Amino acid sequence: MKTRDRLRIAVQKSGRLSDASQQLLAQCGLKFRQSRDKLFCFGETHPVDLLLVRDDDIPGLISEGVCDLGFVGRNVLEELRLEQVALTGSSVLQELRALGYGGCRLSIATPQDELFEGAQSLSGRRIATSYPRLLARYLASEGVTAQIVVLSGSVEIAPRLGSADVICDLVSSGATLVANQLKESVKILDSEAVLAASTTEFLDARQPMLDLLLRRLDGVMAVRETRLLLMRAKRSALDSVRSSLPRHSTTTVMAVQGEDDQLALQTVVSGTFGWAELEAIQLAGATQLLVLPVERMLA
Ligand code: PRT
Ligand code: ZN
Repeated sequence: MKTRDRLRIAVQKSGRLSDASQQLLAQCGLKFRQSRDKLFCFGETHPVDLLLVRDDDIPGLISEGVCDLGFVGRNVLEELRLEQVALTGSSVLQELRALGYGGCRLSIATPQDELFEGAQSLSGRRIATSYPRLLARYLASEGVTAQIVVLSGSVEIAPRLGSADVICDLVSSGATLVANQLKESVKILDSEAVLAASTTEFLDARQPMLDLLLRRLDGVMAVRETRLLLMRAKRSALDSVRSSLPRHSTTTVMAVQGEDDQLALQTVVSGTFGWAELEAIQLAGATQLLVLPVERMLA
């Protein structure tokens, strides 16, 4: 393997993952200068450069060693990994981290007016997809034989055009399926953006840079779902407010100068914390509730 002193990361040039990927790198403290052709970004703060490409090219660029890492959908990574295993018996591609954005699922969708009674309903049918290897793996695991029709796009219209009976495609809101008189019948893969890499180790300056990047990514991900919650409560309501807070949260209780019956509370909450959770705390007696994002945390 060639030695290099800069890490090269492939990121989607324009599409669903582009903004979130660039934002994540910025949150890790990496800054880049874009070249005039807008295909290459030189890392100004660290020895890390970006290559802006089509998402489908990312796993291939990593396995060829052109790039060291990539931010790509698990669906794209897994499909190529399975293809390499089928063709050569092995693959160097691996998923280092799940990144928490670009969430979707690869699902089999069938006509709305058709009864779906499990995988056996797919037997002998024509299934259109852009993910033949992932679909074949699912069918094999269910012991079902079907005909896979490979399409590179607009898979959802295949049943209407008559080129397939059923489809296997990415779904997020499900609106596209509904618009095409299809229903999601079985999920075969949960997907999101992931950090992809080769299993080949770096024996040069790229390894310490990768370690640093992983530590920062883990730090950013750890606080992503974390919020600081500030509120007031009457002394008499303290117990009830406390018991309405998410379990495992440590709460700091402070006296409010000049207002003897008032307390100020502060706590860190993580996980899903939306309107319903906030309203429950208000109902328990809290007032002046404030939810603030947490940028960094050092315990
Ligand atoms: O140009 P390039 O090749 O780079 O981009 P692309 O057009 O191939 O990819 P892009 O930007 O559409 O998607 C990049 C990645 O985003 C995918 O590989 C997935 O990992 C992820 N992702 C998340 C999705 C969706 N959500 C999604 N909804 N990719 C595609 N879709 C499609 C879906 O198939 C449906 O046709 O979007 C349509 C709308 O979805 P509904 O269910 O919300 O209606
Ligand atoms: Zn693509």
